[in-house]
Amino acid sequence: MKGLLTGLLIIGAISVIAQNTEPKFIKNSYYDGTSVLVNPGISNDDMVKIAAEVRPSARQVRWQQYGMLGFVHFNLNTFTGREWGTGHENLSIFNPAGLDADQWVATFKSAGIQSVIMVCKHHDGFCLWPSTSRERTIAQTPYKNGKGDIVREFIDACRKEGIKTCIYYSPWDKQEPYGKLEYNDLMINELTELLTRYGNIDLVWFDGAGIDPKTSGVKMDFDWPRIYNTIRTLQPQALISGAGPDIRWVGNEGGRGRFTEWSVQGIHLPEADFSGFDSQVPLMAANLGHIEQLQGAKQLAWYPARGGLPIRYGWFWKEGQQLRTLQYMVNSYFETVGQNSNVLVNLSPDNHGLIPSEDVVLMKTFGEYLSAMFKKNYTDGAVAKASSVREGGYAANYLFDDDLRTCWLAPEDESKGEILVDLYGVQSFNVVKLQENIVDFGQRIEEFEVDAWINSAWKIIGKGTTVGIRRLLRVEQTKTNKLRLRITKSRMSPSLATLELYFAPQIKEGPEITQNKKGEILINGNGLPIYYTVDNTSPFGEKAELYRKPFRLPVGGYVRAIAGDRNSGNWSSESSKTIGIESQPWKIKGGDESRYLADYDPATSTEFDLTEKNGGEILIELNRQTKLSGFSYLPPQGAPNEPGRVESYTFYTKNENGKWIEVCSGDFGNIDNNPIEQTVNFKDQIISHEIKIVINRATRKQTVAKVADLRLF
Ligand code: FUL
Repeated sequence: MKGLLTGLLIIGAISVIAQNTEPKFIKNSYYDGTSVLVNPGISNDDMVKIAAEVRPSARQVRWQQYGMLGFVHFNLNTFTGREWGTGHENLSIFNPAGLDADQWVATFKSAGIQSVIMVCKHHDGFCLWPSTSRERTIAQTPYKNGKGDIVREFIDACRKEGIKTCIYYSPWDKQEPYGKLEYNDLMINELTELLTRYGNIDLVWFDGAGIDPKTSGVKMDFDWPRIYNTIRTLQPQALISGAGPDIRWVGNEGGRGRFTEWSVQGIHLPEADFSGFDSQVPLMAANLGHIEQLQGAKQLAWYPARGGLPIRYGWFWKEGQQLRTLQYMVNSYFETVGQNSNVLVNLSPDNHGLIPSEDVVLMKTFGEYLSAMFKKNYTDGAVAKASSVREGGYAANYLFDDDLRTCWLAPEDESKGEILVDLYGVQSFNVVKLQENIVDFGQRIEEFEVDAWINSAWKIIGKGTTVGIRRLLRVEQTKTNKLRLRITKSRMSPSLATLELYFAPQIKEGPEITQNKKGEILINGNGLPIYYTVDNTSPFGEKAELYRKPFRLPVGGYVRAIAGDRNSGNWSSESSKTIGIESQPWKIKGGDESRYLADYDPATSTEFDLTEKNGGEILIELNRQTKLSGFSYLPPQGAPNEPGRVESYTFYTKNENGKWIEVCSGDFGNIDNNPIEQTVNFKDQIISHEIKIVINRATRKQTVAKVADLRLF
């Protein structure tokens, strides 16, 4: 009997069967939340019923409570300026003499981060620990004369500060024997090293990039059952993210989230097979998890989202790369952590092994911002009453007890509810925080509205959709002593565990620097006087000019600006922008609609048909001999799968004999997932009158390439 039971467990067939409409719970092999079988042809109403039965695993609840985590990208790419390495770099370039993992950890801590994921092996296959399974590891570099182990340095630094440690391991690998079955043995060996040498590992992160042969060019038959078993055996508590069963990618790499974010997802694999890899969840779909979108799935499982926010535009450090602004980071926090997702805030240590000082300042400022916002909860001392309550201890006052599992719950057959809150006196706030008791009741709320009692009447101050583990709804600044929360739509009867109110301080953003179609530079300081420089000196300094009207920089430059008042000393933060050489006088040939190629408008683009002879050529005649130190390419913006992004290019200049001379060539790694502007700096400055850029390849073997904007500088 025992043997039979174990057998049943292995094939994942435990089921609590009842009548047809009752949920049939199923057991997956590597995922241990509560999932439910979807009967073919199920009605939307029945789908609602079973969706309300899905529950997270204990690991997933732990994960969702983290909210914000850290991420650190540092390897050979830090020394080459690439986002994706080649696997052929000379290992002697890796010598971060000043590396200080304590400084990395202190920087994460200053932003309030308690758990960090370290990239131990990226797509290039280089191991930051001395692995016994391959040649290309830290042991072959000059770093500490081949005796270094940066995974250990980092984990030790985390442990000293009580920070949880997680590892990123790229399944895609540009080294031998990737593509052959024996790669599975190598992967098991390396994972075993990582999971047995360094104590407790909280999470294993499998990057999805390159697993698809369209990106990597190589088909690999991963032995996922063996891989997942290794993790579940060596570190049973560890979460598996990405190509794994516990956490899914939110669908972009720009720190954005969905306004409506469901943790209950439709899995298109049969009962036991959901392991996270090839779950066929359309990760980038806008309506992911909506009832109609769940139709056709074989089972419903708890599969929560995580976003990623590189605080520089790329993941790895690059000379001169711009930082995100504080406002961007705060918006990202609200869109992810505040919308039922987590976010990974990425730091990129530089080629000395240190987090650059401006990044340190930004993280500290971000941390201070969040602490200021969460310092005071304005529902302290409040009392609440619900329109109706399920029997059994679900009173509305549990919203204020800081416990996810004690909650208000609507009666069995009610999918709406109203909660009246008497605040402790008049309070002023602009953020409403809600949480559902996902542990016991899953995710149910679909729509809600918040009203405030103002001038003897109820006024709607905010509307939201999903809640899940967390909703941080920004509302106008409101002063009131009474609040009403109306849940207007829910998948079965809603639960609510938390209602808190906060005040998010206004951020004094730096002025906005833009370029119009004429190439003129405009600076907007929201009505305040603006001071700016164009030579990379500080806009607070003596040389800064007062901005009066749009201006031109025919040969380009670097604009830095602040807004505020010299007398009061009350300043905004600083903004900056690299300005390319003015494109107005250029003669551009190549592609369809070449007038869009350098029109300063990211929304329009020039298209190139790569199947045609010379179809990928861009020819630009400048109006005179010009000094050039690099160029930048802005790919079409939008979703990660947007077609037409350039993957590989060659840049030429015409010499005095009319011959094309190659200046440089290269590729843009990770441009599909993270379509940021790609900047290429030439090794040496050139002087040129005519240039040619050849688009060698678009991503995923597409035949069309697009250029939203091109800049020379
Ligand atoms: C992506 C990778 O390809 C990037 O290089 C980066 O590591 C990011 C976090 O995940 O899929």
